Amino acid sequence: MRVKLLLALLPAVCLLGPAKYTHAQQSSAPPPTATGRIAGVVKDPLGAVVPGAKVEVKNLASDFTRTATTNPEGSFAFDGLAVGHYQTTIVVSGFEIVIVRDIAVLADRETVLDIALRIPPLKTDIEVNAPETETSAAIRPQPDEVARSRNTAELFENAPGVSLRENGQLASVPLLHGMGDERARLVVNGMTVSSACANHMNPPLSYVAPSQAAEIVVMAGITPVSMGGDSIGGTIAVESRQPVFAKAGERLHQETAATGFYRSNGQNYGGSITEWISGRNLAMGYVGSWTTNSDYTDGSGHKVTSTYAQSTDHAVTLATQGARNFLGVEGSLHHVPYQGFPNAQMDMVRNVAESLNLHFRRSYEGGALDARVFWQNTWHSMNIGHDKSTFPMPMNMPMNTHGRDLGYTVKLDLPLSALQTLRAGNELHRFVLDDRWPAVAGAAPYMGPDTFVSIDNGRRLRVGSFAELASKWSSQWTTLFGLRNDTVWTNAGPVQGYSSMYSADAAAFNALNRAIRDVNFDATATLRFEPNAAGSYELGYARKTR
Ligand SMILES: [Cu+2]
Repeated sequence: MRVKLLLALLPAVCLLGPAKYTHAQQSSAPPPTATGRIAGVVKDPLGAVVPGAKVEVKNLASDFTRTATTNPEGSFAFDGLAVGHYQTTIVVSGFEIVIVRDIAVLADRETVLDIALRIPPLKTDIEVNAPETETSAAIRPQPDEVARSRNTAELFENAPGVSLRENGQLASVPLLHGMGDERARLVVNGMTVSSACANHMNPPLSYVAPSQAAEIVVMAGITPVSMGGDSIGGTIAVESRQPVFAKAGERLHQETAATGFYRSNGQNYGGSITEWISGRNLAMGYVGSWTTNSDYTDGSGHKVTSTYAQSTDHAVTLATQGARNFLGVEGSLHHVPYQGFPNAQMDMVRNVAESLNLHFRRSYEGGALDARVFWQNTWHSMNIGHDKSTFPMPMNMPMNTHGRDLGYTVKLDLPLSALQTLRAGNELHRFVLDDRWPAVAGAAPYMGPDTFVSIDNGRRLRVGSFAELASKWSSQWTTLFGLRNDTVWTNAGPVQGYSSMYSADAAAFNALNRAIRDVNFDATATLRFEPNAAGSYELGYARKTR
């Protein structure tokens, strides 16, 4: 399938207007001891008053300061301020700091400040090992968001261009401008991960626990070729927390974090543990999480069947660093013993995914070499869950799949000048999938006596290469040009039906030439304008292929 995306104009972030302030009318020259008052109300972006906000006033001439906290009505007042010019600072956790400069305080007058708090812009300072991109800001989920989210996709469902298709509790499928599943490329810690569910009920993102997602970059529009390829919807890149090393002067760094939650509806509870023990050059980390829930109850008090789920995740990281080098290996294990699907006559009865990811990075003046080798193995079983109405369907319909991802990536960042960076890379990804449905006793010839071989040794090998030129012309204007090639080889073994009644269909498929090669080319050209911290605009052209 080939699709061209033309002229995607993406206003990225738009914030509310600045804090407004008004002050009273002029008065005649004040006597030497004259005083006035500053008072006001602090409101959040929705207009609700904010109690407990820290407010400080500072006299610009004398640096004399006073502080106060807003009352339950969100208001504050400073009486008896010497006449003059003041600066007011309002600090509320979770919002941008508001500074109102040069407020005139006049004798026997009240200066009124109406403070509208703003949500801080999405952070754009990409960390050293995180995916690098000119087009998107990173989302860093907070612990309360992690505890609230049933699955990792919910952590970024409010990002521009994203919507979720709800499946099982752990398996929301992210759609980028309506394109999901294999149209949206998923990169987890630099690994390309495929769905091992032949029915595509479970997105590969469901193998990543919310507690392991430290940073998420969603590219729903023009994806740079260095982050794209093999997808027409865009790319979702999830990074777990970077290894923590002891700082200078610290002999041993140790940190422990634990979270837990309970939600009465559906008896949903779970938690996570994070542990790091590190020296200056060696770091060991562990993240584990567990969550379970039974069926939830809707607003009318009815139980919604097949909404139960349980999940366990472990990830272990071992890393070492030198002055310019970093080498890390992460192993993870994801286990779902059961997960109901309220929207399908099929449930997940087991999913075990294990992965290994080796990462090397070497940085030099302004540039870096980044290389990874990765492997993931997923055993996935579906069947009709115990609470499904089975008439006239059979009681049992096992479907077992086995998926394997194997690949490498090599990326080079080469600064050409103070303004321009050239990125080049090469990657390989191999995915193998088997899908077999065991015979059901007594159900021949429809579902027996043989095993239904739906996919036998289905394999897909992709080798991709790209080059990309990023130019920062000023603090406001950036251009990005990229080209990439992906060559894809696909093949599969012969299929087989449950019985001879499927023989004609199987024979027709088996007679086809199943070895196929595709040579695909992608291109992007993007112009980005960031007039201020509150907004950014992109105009671009992309040719994408899947
Ligand atoms: Cu499945």
